[in-house]
Amino acid sequence: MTTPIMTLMIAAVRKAARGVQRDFGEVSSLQISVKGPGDFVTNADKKAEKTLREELLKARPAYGILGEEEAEHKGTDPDHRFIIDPIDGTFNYMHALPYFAITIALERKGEIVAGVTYNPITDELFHAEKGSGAFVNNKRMRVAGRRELVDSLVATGLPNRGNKDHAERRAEMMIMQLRTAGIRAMGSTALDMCYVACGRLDGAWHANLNPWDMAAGVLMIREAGGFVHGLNGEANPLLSNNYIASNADLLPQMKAALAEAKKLPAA
Ligand code: 2AM
Ligand code: CA
Repeated sequence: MTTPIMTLMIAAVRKAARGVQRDFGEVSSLQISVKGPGDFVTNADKKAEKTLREELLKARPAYGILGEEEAEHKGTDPDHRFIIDPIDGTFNYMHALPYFAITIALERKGEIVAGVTYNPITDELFHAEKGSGAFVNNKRMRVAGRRELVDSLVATGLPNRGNKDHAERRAEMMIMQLRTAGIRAMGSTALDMCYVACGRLDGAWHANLNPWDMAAGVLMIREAGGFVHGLNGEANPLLSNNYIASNADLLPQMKAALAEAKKLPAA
């Protein structure tokens, strides 16, 4: 059963995806130019956000919209707000790496109640509604069942050049390489969180994010039976701008590993 709001969110994402996909085809041919596809991608991002805003506001004109590319649109309905990211994983997109997503979440009275994340390249659509479970291409998702961190594959994100906290991330890498089976840094938080929800990744954490990177993912993970909160235990990761996520067994082990990393001398 798909609710009207979920139907709307999926339709908006699929509409924006058509342009995003078309532009992605162009991006790989722009790699050979010295300047690269930077401006082209910025433009693709902006067009996609415009499409999302138009589609969502056409059906829900009173709702607010918070997104990456434009200023927040304050709706007349104070209880509802869409949180959108037209391309999460922009750096991957710019390098023609097919790990990025279009994502929309709906917040009701400060709580995420619906989320859609779509990778147009793999044609995988993740969706969740509060109390109704989380799905990938309509198949129920469930977080991984591993119990020992040493057997687990975990993901995080590494800051690009010019971004902050390089030393902190290096310390985390050092400890996590010792305490887990392996680490990935794939470049899209929205997708990482869906991958935790469906058990491809056993856990994930990430600092220095924005609400739109995580909004849909938080619900996906919770509806898939997982746990997610801010890196310092905050109940709402959208307010802390960072997150840690896994199942009930691994989460304390991941937190202990990150605490160990904090004690390492800066390198
Ligand atoms: P974006 O691609 O929409 O910018 C990469 O590890 C993840 O972190 C992506 O989901 C990326 O979202 C997000 N992110 C948020 N702020 C970022 C920043 N300043 N630089 C790079 N990635 C950032
Ligand atoms: Ca993003």
